[in-house]
Amino acid sequence: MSINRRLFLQKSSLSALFSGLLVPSSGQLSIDKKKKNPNSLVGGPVLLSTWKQLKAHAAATPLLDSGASALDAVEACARVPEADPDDMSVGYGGLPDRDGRVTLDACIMDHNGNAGAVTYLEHIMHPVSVARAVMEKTPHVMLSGEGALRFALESGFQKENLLTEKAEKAWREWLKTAEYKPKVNIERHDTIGTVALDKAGNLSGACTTSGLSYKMNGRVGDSPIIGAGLYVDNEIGAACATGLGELVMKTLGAFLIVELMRQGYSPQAACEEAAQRIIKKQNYKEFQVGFLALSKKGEHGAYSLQKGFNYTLYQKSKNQVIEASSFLQ
Ligand code: SD4
Repeated sequence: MSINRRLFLQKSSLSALFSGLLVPSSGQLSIDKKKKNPNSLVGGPVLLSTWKQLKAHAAATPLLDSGASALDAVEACARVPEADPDDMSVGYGGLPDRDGRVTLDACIMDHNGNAGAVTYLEHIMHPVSVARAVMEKTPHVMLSGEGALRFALESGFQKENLLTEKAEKAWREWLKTAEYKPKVNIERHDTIGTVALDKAGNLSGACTTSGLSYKMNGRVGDSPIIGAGLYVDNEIGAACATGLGELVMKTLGAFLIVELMRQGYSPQAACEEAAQRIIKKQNYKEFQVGFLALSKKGEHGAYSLQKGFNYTLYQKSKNQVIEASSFLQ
């Protein structure tokens, strides 16, 4: 075993996560399938995004109002935090992995069930747009690492240095202890998952992130995984996730939420049930996961494992941050 790996296992609280600790069944709730989110309304257009994304919504919601597709809206929305050097969990300015490399994950899905994704993409500021190009211009769904970068450059994207001075300074500070311990709501939670319902009644979604800060080199999270960080089924609804990707990937959270909605769960109940799936098998107490769901009718749901999850909703011509998302513990 290499020294780095040994160090990681010694220092990481993730080793507890992977040890399969069970949560007592008393922690599980039975859910009213019709449960409503108090902020949920009916009717589009709607844009729904993880965390405080008023700037991103300001760029994207005029598109929805002018009749643009949900696909164009979610891409425009995701591009805002990607280009923002102060958003340290997405794109430019994102915190690097433990080797000092900014590696990005993103995906996008449209109302026809088409999907595109990139993982471990370096040097490109807008992975969501590369994901869209993968969807529209290649026979594949996902490109990774070197191949994703080569495709991006061939498609006309610029190669850039994404490690800002601020992010590099934070990484160098982290190196002093090199202790890897994801913290609830402190894990630079501005990763954006965004889902939209357009004027034509179509749904799309996107998700983009620099992943967990100081992750192992090569680590890929839930955000670019279709069905985990994002899922869209234009007949039913759309869902996205944020938080500790390892928990979301093992339960395929976004796909699960959409399938529960297909079975008659409200968006709110579906998010709560997806959280229950996580706590059944995983040690969740120290970690955050937040889910958002949007139905074909424009109703939404939101739920997280821990206090502190918030989200941004555009509906009835109004953008607002909803602070008081309900949570499990
Ligand atoms: C990941 N889900 O890479 C992402 C991180 C995230 O807010 O959402 N942070 O696991």
